[in-house]
Amino acid sequence: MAWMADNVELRTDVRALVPGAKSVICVADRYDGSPDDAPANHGRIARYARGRDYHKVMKKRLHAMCDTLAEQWPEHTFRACVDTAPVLERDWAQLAGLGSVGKNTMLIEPSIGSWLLLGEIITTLDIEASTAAPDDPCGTCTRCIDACPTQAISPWAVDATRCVSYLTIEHRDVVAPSLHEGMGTWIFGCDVCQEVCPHNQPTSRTVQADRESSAGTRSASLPLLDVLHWTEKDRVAAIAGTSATRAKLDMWRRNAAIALGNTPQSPAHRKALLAIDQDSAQPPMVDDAVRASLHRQG
Ligand code: B12
Ligand code: SF4
Ligand code: SF4
Repeated sequence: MAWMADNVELRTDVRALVPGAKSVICVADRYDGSPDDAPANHGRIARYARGRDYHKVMKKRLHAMCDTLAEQWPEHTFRACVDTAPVLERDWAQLAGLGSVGKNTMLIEPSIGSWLLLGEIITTLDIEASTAAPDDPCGTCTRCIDACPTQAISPWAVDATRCVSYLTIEHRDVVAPSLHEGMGTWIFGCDVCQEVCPHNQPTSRTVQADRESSAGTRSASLPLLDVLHWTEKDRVAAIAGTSATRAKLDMWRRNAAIALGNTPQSPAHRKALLAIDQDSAQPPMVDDAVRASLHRQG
């Protein structure tokens, strides 16, 4: 994530992004946070990435909103962002009163929790500000810190280099073997620090919202042996149209190999891992993960 170090001035002042910006309109879209687990021998996909790509779903709606606003205020600029611009989205959302940042660094809306994706419209229009949400939705709770499988969370900060979300989605290299066990069967993202959060326990309001999630659900999990043997064509067929396309083929195969090392041993798994181990043409990140999984399984 070297790009995080770029554009610091844009990240800290939206006026560098949209000259003359006076206001930020913040939106949050809730996705399905229903409790679930993967079937045996499957790898899990984080909930936010299971449906249609939220960048597209939310951007389309925000662009429509920008067009409507521009009709009324043609002299003003309206720029839509969803996760793509260098903007501190959670800070803005908290300042806009949408919710408060918890110890796991997620923005939590007090009555519906943190299964939310954030977006903004940055504008030169001067809009009266809403009241910022209060700090600290957590009190003495430490559930997310205790449950994080790689000990990535210290209050209000996530060490991305340990976070399973980073390791499975962003890290394009060999994963340090000391982190493999903590990755469990997650093959794209991780939801543990949200699953355990008291703000995310199902209520009648959230169960209703789950049914109405705008992006829908495609794959919540995938068979690990299939992913281990994927070609580029298989990858596209399985996840096209979702934000899970961010991880490249070798990363998916690496993640599946690591997850196989964390599932109960079976002759089929062992055979598949050994076959890859003996194939000298495998990319290092896959080869390394396969060897570590065979080692972990004795
Ligand atoms: C880089 C990034 C990551 C990285 C690093 C995460 C991180 N903690 O920084 C990785 C790959 C690990 C990641 C993982 C995930 N991400 Co992400 N990610 C981003 C991205 C692109 C930038 C975040 C950023 O700027 N981080 C840098 C630090 C400085 O910012 P920050 O963590 O937001 O820190 C602020 C607060 O923590 C607060 N703060 C810090 N200390 C304190 C102390 C107190 C007392 C208080 C009150 C506040 C506070 O101030 C900080 C500075 O503004 C944003 C999109 C965006 N443009 O904002 C999405 C975003 C944060 N991610 C999102 C999601 C959904 C996830 C995952 C849940 C995906 C998944 N299921 O696998 C995980 C969650 C992991 C976690 N617990 O954070 C959503 C979060 C929605 C929400 N409800 O909050 C965002 C906003 C994308 C979006 N448009 O919806 N992500
Ligand atoms: S997403 Fe997973 S690994 Fe990352 S901080 Fe949350 S629980 Fe820890
Ligand atoms: S699990 Fe507890 S400490 Fe973590 S974000 Fe939720 S309320 Fe805060």
